[in-house]
Amino acid sequence: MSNADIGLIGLAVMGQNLALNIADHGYTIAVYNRHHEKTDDFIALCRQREPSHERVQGHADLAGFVRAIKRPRKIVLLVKAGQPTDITINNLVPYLEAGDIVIDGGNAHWLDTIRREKELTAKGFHFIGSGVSGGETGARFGPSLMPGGSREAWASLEPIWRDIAAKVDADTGVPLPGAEPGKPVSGGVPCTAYVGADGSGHYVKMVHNGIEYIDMQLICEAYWLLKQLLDWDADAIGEVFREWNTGELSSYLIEITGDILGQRDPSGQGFLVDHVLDTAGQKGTGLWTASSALEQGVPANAIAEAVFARSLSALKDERLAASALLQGPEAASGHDPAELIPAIRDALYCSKICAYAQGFQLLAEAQKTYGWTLDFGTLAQIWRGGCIIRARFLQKITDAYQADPNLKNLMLDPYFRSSLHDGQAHWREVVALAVRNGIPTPAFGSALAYYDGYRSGSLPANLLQAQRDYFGAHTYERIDQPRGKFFHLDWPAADRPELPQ
Ligand code: NBP
Repeated sequence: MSNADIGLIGLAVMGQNLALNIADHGYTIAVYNRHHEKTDDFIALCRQREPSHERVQGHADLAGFVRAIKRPRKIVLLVKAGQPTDITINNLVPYLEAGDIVIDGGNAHWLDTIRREKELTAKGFHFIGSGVSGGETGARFGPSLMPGGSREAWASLEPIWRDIAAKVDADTGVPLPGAEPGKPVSGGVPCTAYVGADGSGHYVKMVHNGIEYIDMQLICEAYWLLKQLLDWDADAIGEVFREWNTGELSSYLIEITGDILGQRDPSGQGFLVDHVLDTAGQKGTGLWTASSALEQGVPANAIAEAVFARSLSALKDERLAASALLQGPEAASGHDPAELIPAIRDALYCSKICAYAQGFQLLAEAQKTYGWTLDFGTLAQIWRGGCIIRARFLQKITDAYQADPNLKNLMLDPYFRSSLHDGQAHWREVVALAVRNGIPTPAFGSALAYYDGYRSGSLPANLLQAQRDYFGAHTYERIDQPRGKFFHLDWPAADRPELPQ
């Protein structure tokens, strides 16, 4: 009998939690996993402890799973991104019927999503690529959901996606707390909205992850400066973050940083963070964001720096060896906390504005490249809850794009402009202090270079273009001639350097 409202394939961390979230909202859900032992274990666990367990149906075979879902079927995939997703779709297709909707909730590359949408549409099915943010807890109690695909398919999925998404207060934009197993949050504004066609949802999720990389890196640089320049213990620095979390910087990442820094080590000696090895991993969405920025010529240098910072951190053995060979200034502690802390706070806030400006510039370019129509104010709105980058600050971004939907760059919005003007003296001091003390702050520094570059009516690219014309006849435009009119100088041969033989 077909009585399931929706189906889900892939019962690892994300799939299990999203299935329970869906069941908690009153939907009957059929679930399937490649290795059916995982399905059996999950169903057994649900029976033991999940209030909504009667609405979760486990299936050992794919045909039975598909038959159990009401038509037009909605089938969510939460399997490993890449080839496993293609394999899963190929196995599923023979059982689908016209109008069925496949929803990929994995972290797919947007070009794969564009391809899959085309292939499934040609076969008479629908395909939605939906970003799902917020990790395990988000999936269980309310993620931020970023769906891309046909509007027709979205209309069918929308009620479920709105029900299971994180909710924020309609007036303040602050996430509504308090969901428990079997007791979802009621009311509030859901953190989901139609993003656009084909791969747009996954692209937006990827840029969200790229912003997450830089947000985290900026916080790490602030922590490192406080540690090096004040020589305080982790909990004292945690107190600074707890204080920052009451103001403009208020966000999930600042909040958890305060918690992390206050956590004592289970060994009983000092704080946990001081025992964690300083090498950071990555799964690839930051790299995709940076490489998409490079491909499209968008100057998202701070986002790219955040990816490189992780790569540099991974060179632990090389860094240890180099630390005995390469000299630099020793960081001097003993700075006045009353001056240093507000300065670092401003440097963090200004850099964060630049990082988001870069993320939104990337989205603006991508929509031209891929033919999407993105609503930036809405995107900031659906990131206010359920995802790692949720922050009070996002409401300001929504306000900025609502005031001017054609805003060229977030930094030009009056609120952000005045924040940058107010904070820049401190920001410059902090970057200079870091340089003088030999403390690496690539994200603070690159964000500041972006700000200074973007506000420069003139840059030394005049010389660069002349160099290109000199050695490669690449031509140049002149400031005293209309744009688009190109010149080439037959540079005096006598002045040319000898070419290597
Ligand atoms: P994983 O990314 O670890 O994937 C495990 C699932 O993929 C299992 O159900 C596994 O089945 C299935 N699978 C694999 Br692996 N190869 C398969 C194949 N060839 N055919 C069919 N199924 C296959 O799980 P996850 O961490 O829950 O993430 C699920 C998706 O959500 C991923 O795309 C991930 O990038 C994305 N995501 C994850 C997070 C997070 O915080 N973890 C956050 C946001 C998005 P098996 O049990 O039979 O091996």
